[in-house]
Amino acid sequence: MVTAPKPIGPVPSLRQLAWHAMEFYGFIHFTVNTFTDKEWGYGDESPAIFAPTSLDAKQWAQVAKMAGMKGLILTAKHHDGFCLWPSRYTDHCVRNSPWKDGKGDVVRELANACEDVGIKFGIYLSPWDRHQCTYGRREYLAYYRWQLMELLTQYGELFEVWFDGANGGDGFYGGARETRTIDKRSYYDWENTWQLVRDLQPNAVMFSDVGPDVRWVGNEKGVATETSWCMLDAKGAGWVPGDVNADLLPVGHERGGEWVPAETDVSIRPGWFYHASEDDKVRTPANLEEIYYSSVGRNTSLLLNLPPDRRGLIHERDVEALSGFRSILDRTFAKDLAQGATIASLQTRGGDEAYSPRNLLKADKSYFATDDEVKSATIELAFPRSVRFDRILLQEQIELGQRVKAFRIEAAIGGNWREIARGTTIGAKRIICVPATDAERLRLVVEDARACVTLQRLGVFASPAV
Ligand code: FUL
Repeated sequence: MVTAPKPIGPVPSLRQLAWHAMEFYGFIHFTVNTFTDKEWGYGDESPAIFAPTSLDAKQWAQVAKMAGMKGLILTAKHHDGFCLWPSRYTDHCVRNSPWKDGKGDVVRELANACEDVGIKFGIYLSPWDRHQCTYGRREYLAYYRWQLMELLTQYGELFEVWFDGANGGDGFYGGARETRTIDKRSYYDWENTWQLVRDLQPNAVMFSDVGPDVRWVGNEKGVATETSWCMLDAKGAGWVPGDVNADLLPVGHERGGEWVPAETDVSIRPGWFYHASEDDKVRTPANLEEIYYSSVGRNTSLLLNLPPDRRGLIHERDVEALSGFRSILDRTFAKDLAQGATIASLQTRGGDEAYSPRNLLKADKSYFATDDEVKSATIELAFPRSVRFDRILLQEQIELGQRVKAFRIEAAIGGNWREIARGTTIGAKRIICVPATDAERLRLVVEDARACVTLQRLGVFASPAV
């Protein structure tokens, strides 16, 4: 009887596994800024300016679903402090806006719309609040937590709670109009805020620069690093939310004691909020495709921002770009060329069928594994006839921890083996883009791993360009 490999290092929690499976979801940045044409509101905006003419949260959810997103995260409150729901704890909210005569609730509308179309819902609640007079003092923490509790209890199940790292600076602060700085290491007492989320939404993952569940990718350009570990040692590095080394953060820590995978957040336009002047700067389908490969293809999730306009709709140009992007991905992944191939490896664990490389071609939970002392593996695919491809998909069995440190891919072209790609980490998902290649055989060579090799999937695809 061949025993299963033991997990190594930290492994994902169930809520993180569900999050890994989502892969791609959206951000909705919408507030008074949409009407003032700003990115950061000062905090003195009148609720009277929040007046979308035909807000339709169902359209946002439908567009997201069409694009292939599995959820949406809404800025319930951005740095300006205006609340998109009628909060009991402030008048600075939709209750005092002309929209729906003050009887509307954007959070509720989007929560319902997501449920209707069958995607998940999450919230962003800015810790920095440039409106609130108590910001910077201890009392503000209570205000922040009461608001968080409203959001955690009134809108059904949340898949993610997003804690922004931008903190402190000048603002309205109830009329004080001054600069307030906070100590990022102590002011927010994050441990106790995070506990509220654990207690009230046990299935939600929490994002901040350093987790606890999901970390930042270190930039807002849509690009993860080639080497990307799910593990992190934030304490050892001295990092806290709002204070990290953004160059090192995306790489993670090979020996980190916690599972805190990265999320790549990026906007479909230059800004996070809608500006009519950016209508001709919407990312193209080809650019969105690149972002998909440099985020999802590098062991991170993709959080793509779609900013509704002053009507309260996602603009036609953005919808068009998303549909072009979706069609490229659908055409790419419709057919896995590895499915028709035979697959073999000399390193199958215990020579046992249960850990056969054939598992790499199945969509189920089965996986390929090597013997405990074997930290490398060669897996060879033989196609019935030469195939043309330009995308190779790899997945590790992350339930057992992230292991692979170095790999290469070789293709047999006219009987001659040639190295076509080389990489470091794999993780939950790695997609390698190569120039169009015709080959009759393909090899994945895992050169080094932290422990025996455990892989979930190997797929071979051709993009429409091919
Ligand atoms: C940043 C914020 O300052 C931006 O306005 C935006 O919300 C982005 C997602 O996070 O820290």
